[in-house]
Amino acid sequence: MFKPLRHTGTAALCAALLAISCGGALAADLKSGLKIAFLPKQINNPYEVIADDGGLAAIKEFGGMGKAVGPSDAGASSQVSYINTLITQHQDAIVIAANDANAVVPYLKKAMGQGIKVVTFDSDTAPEGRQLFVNQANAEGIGRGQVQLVAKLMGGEGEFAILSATPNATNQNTWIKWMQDELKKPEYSKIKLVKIAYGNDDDQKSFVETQGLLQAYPNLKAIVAPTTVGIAAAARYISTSSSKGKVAVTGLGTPNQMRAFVKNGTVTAFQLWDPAELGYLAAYAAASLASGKISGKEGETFDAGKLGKRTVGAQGEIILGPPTTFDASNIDKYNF
Ligand code: RAM
Repeated sequence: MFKPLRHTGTAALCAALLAISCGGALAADLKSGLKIAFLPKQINNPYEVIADDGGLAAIKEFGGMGKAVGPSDAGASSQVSYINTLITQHQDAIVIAANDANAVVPYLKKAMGQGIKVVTFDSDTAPEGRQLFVNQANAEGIGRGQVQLVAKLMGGEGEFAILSATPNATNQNTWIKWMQDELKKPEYSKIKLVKIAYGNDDDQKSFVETQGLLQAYPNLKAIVAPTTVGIAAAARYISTSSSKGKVAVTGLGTPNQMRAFVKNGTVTAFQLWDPAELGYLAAYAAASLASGKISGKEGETFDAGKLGKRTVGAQGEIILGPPTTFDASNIDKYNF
């Protein structure tokens, strides 16, 4: 089977010299030569590429051997064969953005049973599937923040739809749950969520779903896509349609993918965090586990290189930080 692969440079020599040349005291605390594999939702999703590259940069920093492998689609079971291969390769840690909360759990349990450390990042599994979850931001904050933003863009009233990723994506589903909770507040009584559509983090499907939403709901005032693939596809569709300027597009996107749509007036504001920092933090968390520095218990702390000291929260969750809102005033300050 064809398995796309991205590698860091070999860092063995660096590992041997790490206290002198590769980052000093912190790196010296971690085992050298750790084999750490990133397994994103999809290998070619631009968001996941940035996150994986952040992880690979961290692995290089502490003298490990990193790689990123993964499927080209975000289907529930698409990662299973990759996990099995990583087990036979005796990786020290697997860092996975899970496409389904449960489908991968038996395989990740098998990995952990063989001493491989498992860290989820971006999209979690059920807690028994991993030792740590590195979350981009507080899920409740992301969900409520998305509603607060769209309500502002809609002028406090009207119909909106959500264009999500896959129906089984743990991260999007958790954010949507918090969005629905936020919508119960009296200040949103004039706002109606009319539909949750799924573009499966596939550009073409997301594009067609956008078209379908506009046709089915002629009074639609906004589309919220809490996925970088979905928001870019929705903005592209709307930018050349008669809905431009009438239907707001917002959600979670990368500044580089959204810049043109902000500049041409299709998009006013959207949110995200730095995916590279997410990958970087996940790599340090995985290496800290694999070095025996932490075990995943609440309250444990570890050093995360340039991100400083981090703490393991309840249920093994580690949070990167709050999202940023991007608009015409600040988008050019960001390059990812
Ligand atoms: C897409 C993926 C990813 C999510 C971002 C915001 O790239 O669904 O999991 O975190 O959007």
